[in-house]
Amino acid sequence: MKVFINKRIPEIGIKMLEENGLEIFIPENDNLSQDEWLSYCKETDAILSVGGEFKYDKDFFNECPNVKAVALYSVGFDHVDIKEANQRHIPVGNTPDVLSKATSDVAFLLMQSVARRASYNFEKVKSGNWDAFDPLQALGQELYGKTLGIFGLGRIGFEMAKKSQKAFDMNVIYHNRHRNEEAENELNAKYVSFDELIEQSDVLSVHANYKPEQKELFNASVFEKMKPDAIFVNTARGGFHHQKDLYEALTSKQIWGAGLDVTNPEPIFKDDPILELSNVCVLPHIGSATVEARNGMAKLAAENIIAFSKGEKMPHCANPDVYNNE
Ligand code: 8YV
Repeated sequence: MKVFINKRIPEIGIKMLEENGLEIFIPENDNLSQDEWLSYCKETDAILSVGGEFKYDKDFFNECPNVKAVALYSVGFDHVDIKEANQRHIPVGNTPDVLSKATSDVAFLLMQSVARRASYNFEKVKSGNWDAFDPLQALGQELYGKTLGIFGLGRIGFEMAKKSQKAFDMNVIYHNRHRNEEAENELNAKYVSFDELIEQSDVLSVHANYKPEQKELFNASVFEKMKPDAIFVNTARGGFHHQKDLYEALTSKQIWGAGLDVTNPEPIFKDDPILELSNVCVLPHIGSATVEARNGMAKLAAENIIAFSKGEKMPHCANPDVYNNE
């Protein structure tokens, strides 16, 4: 069975695929254009798909009828039209759990970096502007006992809430489609409405799976209801926030600061004015970028491909319904 991998992944995953006798193709120059990527997809049975820039939609599946399985090298699957995949009986694998700690670490890092204006102050030092001591300058805020609001309390949100509670004794409130009983029992997390979430959070951290109907949910009408001291953190998908509205909210002091590991658009434009603000920290989507998490993702993605090649169910499947009508 032919497996196309559009970008090299950690060796542990490659080895697993090879040991199972799979024929792997990884292009030498892996900075593929859309056309190059599509031409490789047309020739393969299964794809181990790295990154979110290529979309698996109706057009894709029409153009690549040979593709029978897609194993994503990500937990997020917003770049796949799951309904289309289901209709064509194509399983879509993903990589849950193994990156929850790493990604929540980045949310935690951003929350603190913004609260203490760490990246802005580092830039000042680097540019030779270490100011004389001033009791009224460079003041951040403390997080002890404050309210952390989680939008989308799943695996990653749970880890963020746990850390924040242990480190800063934060109260946890959350808004989800479904109640998270584990978080309610273990972290005393309180379920609130969306409006309560945005009105009560001192730190509002986004961790939900992204769906197109949630496009720019966090926009001017939300930012204006948030507390003036609130910090907005997004490590989920840039599409969740309206970046210009966020900029306006930050400059007009409707909110206090923002920490972003994902931007809208992504990558962020070099001249985006949000990058100039002292109350912002932007990272280039590095949530899962640890050796441990990336190895874990490689292992899970390989397990999915191997199971598929043996005619078994993918063990980490984003669309388990695909197996219902067999
Ligand atoms: C990756 C991610 O950086 O897993 C996800 O959903 O956003 C990140 O882990 C990226 O998608 C790599 O494929």
